[in-house]
Amino acid sequence: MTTKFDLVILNGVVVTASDIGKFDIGIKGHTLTPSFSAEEIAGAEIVDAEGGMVMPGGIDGHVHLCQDLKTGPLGLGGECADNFETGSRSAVCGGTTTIITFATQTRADEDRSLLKVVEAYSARAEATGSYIDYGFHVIIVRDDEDVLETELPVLVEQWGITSCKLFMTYETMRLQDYQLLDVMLAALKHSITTMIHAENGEMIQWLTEKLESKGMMAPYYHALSRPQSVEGEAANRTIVLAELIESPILFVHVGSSASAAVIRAAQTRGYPVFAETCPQYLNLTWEDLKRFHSPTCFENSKMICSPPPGPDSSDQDSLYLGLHNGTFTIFSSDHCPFKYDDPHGKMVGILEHEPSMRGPSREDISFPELAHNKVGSFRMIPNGIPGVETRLPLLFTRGISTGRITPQKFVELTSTNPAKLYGLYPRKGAILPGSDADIVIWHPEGTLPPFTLENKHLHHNVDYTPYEGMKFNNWPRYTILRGKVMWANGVLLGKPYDGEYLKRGPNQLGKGVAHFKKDPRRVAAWVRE
Ligand code: DUC
Ligand code: ZN
Ligand code: ZN
Repeated sequence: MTTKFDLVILNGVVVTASDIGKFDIGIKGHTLTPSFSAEEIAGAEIVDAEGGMVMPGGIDGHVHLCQDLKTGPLGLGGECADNFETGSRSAVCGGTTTIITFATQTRADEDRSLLKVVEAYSARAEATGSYIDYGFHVIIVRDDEDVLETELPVLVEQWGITSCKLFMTYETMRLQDYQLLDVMLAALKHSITTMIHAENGEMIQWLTEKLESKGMMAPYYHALSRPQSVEGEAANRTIVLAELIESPILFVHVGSSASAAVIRAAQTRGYPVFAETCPQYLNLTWEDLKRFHSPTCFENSKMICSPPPGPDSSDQDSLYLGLHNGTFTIFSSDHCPFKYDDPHGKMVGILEHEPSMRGPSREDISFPELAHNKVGSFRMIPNGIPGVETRLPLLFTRGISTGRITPQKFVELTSTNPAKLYGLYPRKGAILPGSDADIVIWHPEGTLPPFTLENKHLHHNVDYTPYEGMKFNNWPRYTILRGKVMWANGVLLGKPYDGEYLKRGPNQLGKGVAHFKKDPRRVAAWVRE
């Protein structure tokens, strides 16, 4: 007998970016149908949500997998611990059904072609397969006019890649203002969204050298090399540059209230500025950089990411407010996985002849000697932490359950807005007729006893989690990808090749707003012609 539906989800509290209510959902093939009669469900597989929240599957627009990070001592350093199989496995067990990862150009001449870079990353994804759907952003680290002119249109048309990330820091990746303008304008012409890593690289370099000259090189000092103004200045400069050519701009991994305030001010003026924040900025502080053994212990390198989280919870309060009031468009993980106990992971930051840095204390180390040989500095520690699996449960526990954000806002930030911003809506990020049947179902309130997270609960290929020991009160009970139940009651049912590559369209959240005044004294409109 042919059934009307393959799968139905009963008794759920369905949450979308705008609404919340009790509905059942029918799925035929890969797509959704939101209403049907009792007879129509005969023969279908049934998932009983038992009153739990049912949401569109999570979309994580910021994930690093299989990425070449070994761009030299002044780049990100280290080796990415997760490939497409392990990273997407971790994602699906945490309620995420779509990831967008990075294909990165390097300054090496053989990496000049963005098309070749994308082909290489695509081969990496195909080599292992992905449990969930995936797409690419490109990272552009040079401003070769011929490449931008000839290859950006091909990226958009053939690959459906409609976003690029640019860096203002890291010696091997950063673009100067002149180059930023070049690339941002080229991207704008092809409706490619420019994502920006906004930190002032020269301030960081200067502060790093000052810290090193005083022997302050332990992981903790990474945070001191990046005070709020490092992010705030770069955010402000980016907005000035973007306004010059009337380009929308998307700030990724915003970690400070200084940066959030600059972004908010531009949005209030009507400027099309989008912003992302991440779990580390809502859940970690400088205290976590002293968490292990002693403030100078190398194990604190587990917490190093850039930008760093703020000194205390006051920044977290501002960032939660930014989630609530719309300053932040999306909430992503910035999953950038490095193993700790691995010569290609965080240990890259250690002098090989300084085994004592692995111990509980560095008190016995001669700082002048380390200062002389800068290899032992925090500057060598790969920047990034894992979090693709914990992204949604952390925000559920500390955002929804505390009442800081509504369930609808949660869906907007973690699924619907990423889908719109990255040109995937309404195929993704929605519970609508015809949308992909990507669904996350939570445990009914109060039925999952609060538990303490341990790394062994997670499915990534990293030997630690920054959220070890934190209490969670909910976790995705089911994750469904295009109608297939991938994760159910703690059991992984999906397979590595269940995921498909996604071609994306342009940003659907708007290129600008009507009341943004074009001022001929400020805006070089002719430049775009
Ligand atoms: N930027 C990222 O996007 N991820 C990790 C580190 C960094 O600098
Ligand atoms: Zn970055
Ligand atoms: Zn990142």
